[in-house]
Amino acid sequence: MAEEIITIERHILEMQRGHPTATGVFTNLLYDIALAAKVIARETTRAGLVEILGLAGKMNVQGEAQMKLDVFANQVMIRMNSYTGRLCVMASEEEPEIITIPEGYPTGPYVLVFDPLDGSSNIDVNVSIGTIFGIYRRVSAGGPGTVEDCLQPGNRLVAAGYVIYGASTMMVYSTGQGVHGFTLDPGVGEFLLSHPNIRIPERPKYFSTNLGYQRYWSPGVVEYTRWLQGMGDEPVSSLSLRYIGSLVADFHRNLLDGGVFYYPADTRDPKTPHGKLRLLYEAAPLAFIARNAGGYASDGRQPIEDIVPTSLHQRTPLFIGSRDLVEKAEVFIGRYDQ
Ligand code: P6P
Repeated sequence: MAEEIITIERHILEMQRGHPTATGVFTNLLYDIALAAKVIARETTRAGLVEILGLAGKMNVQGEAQMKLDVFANQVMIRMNSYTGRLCVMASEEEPEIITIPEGYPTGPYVLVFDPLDGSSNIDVNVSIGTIFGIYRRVSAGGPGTVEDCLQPGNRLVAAGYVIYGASTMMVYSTGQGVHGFTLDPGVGEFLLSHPNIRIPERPKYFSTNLGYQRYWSPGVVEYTRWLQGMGDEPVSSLSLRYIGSLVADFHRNLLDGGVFYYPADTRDPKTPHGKLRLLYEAAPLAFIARNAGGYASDGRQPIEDIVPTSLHQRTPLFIGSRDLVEKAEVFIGRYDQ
């Protein structure tokens, strides 16, 4: 019996049927993001061919040299979502301030936060990169959205997802009713359901972290890392180390195969005492996905989804993946760190 062919559009529509009061705005917003992903996927695939590589000569708000592809991805996400009347405000890793809806265009009930192309430093070496997004309902009364609409904790997300541009392009999303993966068929330009109801496997296979920075970690994280390698007093089942240095790729592997990814706080750079990754548009959306797949995400002491952001680009330590491995990180940090 041939597998049923389900496009992401049909899947989103069927998910909406679970919400009789749905007006279709939310459904159409997810469609728009899937379309933006197809446009970005086309460019990332051609990146090496159309000389789009190389620095755009601009610096982004993070003070990092911007690759042209992340400028392009940022523009696609903004242009795809500015005129539809579904959003009241957006926030992007590439923009210092909130992105308001242009004058003369309607505002809607939702808020979109995103990292348009995470891991863009990996483009030149053909390592998988990704787009991460989260969707909130607005909290402000009406009119143009505000920064408060963006500064919501992950436990207020109504949907989240990511796109991984790799050997194949996949889009993974959740609206709180399971986590579902779609693979892009570039021939027809459709995301087809390939991974229904993703659940993180009970038995983990990997741990993912940059051991090159171990000397900058707290004692609790160092002991946790020893435990993961079976060198502690209570050895864990043997795990392999896999780390590609691209958050979406590292997260995706642990989601499908079981494992833990962590980017802890480190003392290397006084500017980033809380680690490198961003709370609003990296850690929180992936935490939503992990929890809906049976996993968990923590900053080492509390659930990522409980942290209320105080600024758009604030960073957080991140431990994410198989629940028992992440909870163990909290145990070691609680035991060894003040
Ligand atoms: P490091 C990519 O630059 C990124 O923002 C994430 O995608 C990735 O997880 C992390 O940084 C890798 O950082 O310090 O290990 O190179």
